[in-house]
Amino acid sequence: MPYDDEDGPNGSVVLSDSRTAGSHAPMGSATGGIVAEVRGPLGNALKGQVQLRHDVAETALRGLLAPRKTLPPSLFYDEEGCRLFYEITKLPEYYLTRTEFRLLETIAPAVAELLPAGATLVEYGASDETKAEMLLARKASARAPMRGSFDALFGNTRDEAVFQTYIPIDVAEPALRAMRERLAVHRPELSVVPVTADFMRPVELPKRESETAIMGFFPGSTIGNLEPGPAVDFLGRVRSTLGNGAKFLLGFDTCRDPARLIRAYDDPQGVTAQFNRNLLVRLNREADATFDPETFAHRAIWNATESRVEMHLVSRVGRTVMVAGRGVQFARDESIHTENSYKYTPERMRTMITAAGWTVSKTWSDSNGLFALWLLD
Ligand code: AVI
Repeated sequence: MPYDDEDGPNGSVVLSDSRTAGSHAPMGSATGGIVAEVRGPLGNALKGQVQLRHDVAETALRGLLAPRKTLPPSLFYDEEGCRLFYEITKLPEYYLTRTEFRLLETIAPAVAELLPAGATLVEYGASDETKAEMLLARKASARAPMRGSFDALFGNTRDEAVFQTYIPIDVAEPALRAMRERLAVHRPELSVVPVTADFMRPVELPKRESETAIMGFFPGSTIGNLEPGPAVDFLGRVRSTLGNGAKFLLGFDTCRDPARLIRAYDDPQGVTAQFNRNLLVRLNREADATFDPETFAHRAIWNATESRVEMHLVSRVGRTVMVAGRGVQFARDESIHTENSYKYTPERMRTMITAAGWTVSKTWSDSNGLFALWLLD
């Protein structure tokens, strides 16, 4: 079946909804040489330009002077990188965003059923509210288990939103501010309390007056851009931040079909190639580098052993490139490893989740087994 025909706009998403996950199958910390961090379009503008240039140059040199050259994916997300990533999410070949979106649309009522009115939603890496909207729009059901409440006892149905508070966490303060302004218009009853923070470090949540429940949300398969060890650490940190009794809705990519993956990460339009090369454009601008981006080939590789798509920039010629006053030697065909995007089997994801102290409570996936949304307790 062609990739762009399935799950068509009006097509149904056949869900596999199971309590036993095994039954089916967009930071700043080092993740094994690859740094995973999603920065919004304007987030870096918060830092002083001098500090910013220094950070970028230092980070880039650390990776480029290593025996196997790497650049952290955090560097993708300057303003142009964010724009290109947005273009990627609209490509027919990039199945992740639309598959997750449809899945989320379908499962949102079931998720809402499990929460009482007056809950808090905490989104990690929230550069916009599009996905959270699916959850924020839900009204509370009387069946939601709010212990001891009058409604739970007497079964009243209320016209109250499930979530009374939304805490989007991102490094991009302007994006968070814009989101709060939009939501103030569309959802005036919702309390929006953005937190500007790098979620790869411990995050302190703002004090809340009262809340009936709390749920974390990490969509987009951003977890796939973390190395497995740091991903477990991240899940553990989220658990301690949200506290006992919290829920966590996690979205991750489960596709392991090499042909489909390569199309998604090396699209014929060349948008992903441009996204990848934009790293070098950024280094020329912000780290006084002398890259000729067009002479670096974009490569997407399926690494079956590690179960990840790797992105590389391969130098077509031998040369020396200057970066922040240092010479960086490239042999012909030498690569800079720019991103890992892990694709998880349910078994491996369950192991990671369990290691982080969570329990898998509900699992959903699309009919083609491309993407999963799991609810953790
Ligand atoms: C943000 N992240 C989940 C994307 C991914 O699929 O790993 C980034 C991306 N890289 C290339 N295309 C999209």
